[in-house]
Amino acid sequence: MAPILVSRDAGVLSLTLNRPDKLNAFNLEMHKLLRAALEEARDDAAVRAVLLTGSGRGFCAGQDLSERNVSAEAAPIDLSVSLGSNYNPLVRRLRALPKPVVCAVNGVAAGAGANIALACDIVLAARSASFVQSFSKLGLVPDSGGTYFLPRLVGSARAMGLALLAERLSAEEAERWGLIWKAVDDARLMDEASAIARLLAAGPTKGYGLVKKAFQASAGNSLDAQLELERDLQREAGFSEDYREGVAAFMQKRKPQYKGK
Ligand code: LHQ
Repeated sequence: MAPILVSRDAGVLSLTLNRPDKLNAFNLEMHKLLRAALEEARDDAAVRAVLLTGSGRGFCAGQDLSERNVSAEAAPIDLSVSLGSNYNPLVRRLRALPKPVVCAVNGVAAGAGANIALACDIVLAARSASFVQSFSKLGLVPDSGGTYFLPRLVGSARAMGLALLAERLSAEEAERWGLIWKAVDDARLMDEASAIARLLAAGPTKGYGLVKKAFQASAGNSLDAQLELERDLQREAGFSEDYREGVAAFMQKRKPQYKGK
């Protein structure tokens, strides 16, 4: 069974984490295939949005804990190798992709699985799904961007509670806290997530990529620096074909036909 399922429809590249017996926990093969799929998404102009989800009852349980021997007798393992070669590049790839990434969290998202969801641009979750920063149960630190995303999304008090207590946060609470975009009925999750991904795939892709850039830079910028960046990004957006099309469509009172250029 392929650990990542890839399909395409209407400009959307759908990626499904597919190790359902292990709640789609990451092993090396899954990292490798996801990397290849995201490179395809980056390089192929026909792909204008990505939809990430999981198969079965979980979204992703983080690292596959059975992949390495951590017994008392075994030699200690340097976890920085796995982060440096797999998880960190994955988070960077999702963030740097100049196209929107929609995440449909279909079930529990734990450890790195939760934070990979948070690295996506629009996160929807099924009402029965949950988020858990399970790292501290193993004596570990939230990784895959957890210590970056969590305090920025929900504030340090809630971020610290989630990290230290490792309690499950329901999808509805995650929405109330501002951790995700929306919690939706389980039966509606894939329809709603696909509709958003398709809408984005038919949109001004170049502009969306610049929006991602602007928001990502904002976390570390002063207002002055951000205003300068907005000026530069708007300059770039204003040179796009889609901007011309957007204005023309508005003036002519018709639906814009964006090409993503
Ligand atoms: C699993 C896993 C799993 C293997 C469920 N591995 N089998 C990065 C770099 C390097 C190293 C270290 O870490 C990291 C980042 C990380 O992600 S660290 C955090 C790793 N993840 C976890 O600690 C989560 C472990 N899983 C759980 O706590 C629970 O399974 C959750 C809360 C996700 C779901 O609980 P339940 O709904 O009660 O399901 P379950 O526990 O019964 O799991 C179902 C099956 O999936 C079960 O297998 P079995 O054969 O008994 O049916 C689990 O063993 C397997 N599974 N997570 N991470």
